[in-house]
Amino acid sequence: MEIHRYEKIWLAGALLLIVGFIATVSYGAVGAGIAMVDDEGGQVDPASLDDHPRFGEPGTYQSGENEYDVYVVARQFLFEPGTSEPIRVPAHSTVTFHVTSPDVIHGFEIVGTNANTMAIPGQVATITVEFGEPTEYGLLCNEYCGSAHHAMEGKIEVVPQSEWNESMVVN
Ligand SMILES: [Cu+2]
Repeated sequence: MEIHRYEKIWLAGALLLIVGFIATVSYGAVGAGIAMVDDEGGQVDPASLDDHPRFGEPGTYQSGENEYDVYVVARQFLFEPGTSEPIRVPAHSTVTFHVTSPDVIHGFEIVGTNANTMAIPGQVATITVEFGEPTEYGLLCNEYCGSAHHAMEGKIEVVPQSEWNESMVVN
């Protein structure tokens, strides 16, 4: 059977597109470091977050030399801490964020970085971030969570080591 030359070119082009699309999807699934919120962070009772040893008093906890845990409650329509007072962490530190929600699904995105997770009621999302030089980051909710979703934002302050003091640690 004779296949016309142009038909071969179109076939090759179509195949190339299919391979390209599959490659993009595969990269997004495995290569870009994107993962579902899993069981690693554990589970909490969204109705009694106030009784939780950490989420009851959310904020920065020191867990090692230059290592910190930050507990954040995302609720309609603020981050606690983050919105009324910034989350403070020292420069050149490794920080693990533990984020959950007592009401509906929210997002927790550190603007300008690839740190981005969902905050799901009952489930604790954990992400570890290495901070460098002192700077400020915006915080954003990127899951539609209700009428004031667009106003749900906050701030992270990466404080110079010299200005960092123990009073910025919650416990
Ligand atoms: Cu929102």
